[in-house]
Amino acid sequence: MVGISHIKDLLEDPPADAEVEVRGWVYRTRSSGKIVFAVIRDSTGIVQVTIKKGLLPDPEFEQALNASIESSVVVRGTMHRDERAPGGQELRAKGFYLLGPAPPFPITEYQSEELLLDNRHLWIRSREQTAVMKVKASLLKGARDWLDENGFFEVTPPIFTQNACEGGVTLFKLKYFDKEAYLSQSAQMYLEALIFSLERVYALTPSFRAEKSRTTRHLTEFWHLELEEAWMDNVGNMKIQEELVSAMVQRSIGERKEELALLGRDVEQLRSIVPPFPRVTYSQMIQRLQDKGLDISWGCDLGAAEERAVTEQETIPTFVTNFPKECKAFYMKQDPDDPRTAKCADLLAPEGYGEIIGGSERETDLNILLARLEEQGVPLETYQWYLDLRRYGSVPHSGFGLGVERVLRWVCKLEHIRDAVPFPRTVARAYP
Ligand code: NSS
Repeated sequence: MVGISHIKDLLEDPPADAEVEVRGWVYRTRSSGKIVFAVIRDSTGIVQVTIKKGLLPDPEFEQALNASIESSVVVRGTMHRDERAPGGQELRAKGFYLLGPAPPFPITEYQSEELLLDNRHLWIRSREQTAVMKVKASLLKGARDWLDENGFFEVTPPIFTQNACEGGVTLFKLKYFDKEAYLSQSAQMYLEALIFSLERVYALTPSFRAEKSRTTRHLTEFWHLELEEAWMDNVGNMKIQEELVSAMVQRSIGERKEELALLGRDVEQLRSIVPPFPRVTYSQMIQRLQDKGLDISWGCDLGAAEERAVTEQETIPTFVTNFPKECKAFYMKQDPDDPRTAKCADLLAPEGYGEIIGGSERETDLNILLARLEEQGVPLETYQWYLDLRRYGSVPHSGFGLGVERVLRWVCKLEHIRDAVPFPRTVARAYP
């Protein structure tokens, strides 16, 4: 009886003499008439396969000759040491089945970015993309385990909404039968409603932003990990953020050392991502930027350039607290100690990657909230349900949103955020 094996297991623990079967796709192949050298990949790794005429039935050798790049194949054989092969082992074929042949693959070694994006459905088979997707899965697993251990309930907020949580400029509007609705920018307002029954909640959902800017850190659809906690102030909120981010990063190092190395990330550098992260006020940050010679004054929001300037030399993330309230959303609590500012924090990733989390304590004063909404010219009808949360048993609470692709971009050292998602949606494309 031949067992089906994953390549990684075969390379780590090659069974002596026993026959094995591998299922995968042709990664590379060359032949010299009587012998075919193929490298086969599956979801776990790559292995060199030699297929020698005479050691298997002729029709099967013919299939091996015809198995071009990205054909799906099943190979039966035995493992042998070979120092020249990747992983130090090769599989010598006794049987070869060409399952799904492939015409010449449209992606070869040097391709334009546009062609790779047009063929994204095929490009995601590449080793780099596969590594990024595995790191993402580990980051999310690290997050979910930490949240579970710390008493957070996972909840399922809606995507259709009639509220503009993060302001009108980046809303995707749609016709909702005879009404107008939007794609959600953030689950926050719904999470705020859910703390009254569950106290600590989180959601992982897609969020949508009609960001017209073509930057290396904006997607129009991104995965948003959002938390909301009852009885929590902004200081406690930051503690949760640093522990969560650390748990995610440490899990990815634990599970994905090889993938991170393939992507050029020095894993040792990530080991230092442990709490506490430094905290700097917005006012101190403005001073630092001015000292560096940047033309910025108190009251301006921090953009990508400013964030890069202050985090380029850092190795661990930094919190920037107390932004001017005019720079931030209506729901953030005004700081009684400095009423020009909000009790909020952005978490900036090191090495110039910039903002990965935005969070705050929430305004609980109904009148201040009403005034902030009116300032923004928001029609109040669709916000009555949200204002009810302040009317019925309001409690201090805080929360935040973490951009999953932003974190992944930093952890994997990706040039562009679109490589942090298999099918990127940007201002330029929603295909494939
Ligand atoms: O706009 S945020 O700063 N904040 C919120 O949406 C809050 N309502 C979250 C909350 O408190 N529940 O976005 C949060 C994070 C931000 O720090 C980025 O990491 C990420 O979401 N984000 C994005 N990632 C990729 N592309 C785009 N366009 C994007 N916008 C925000």
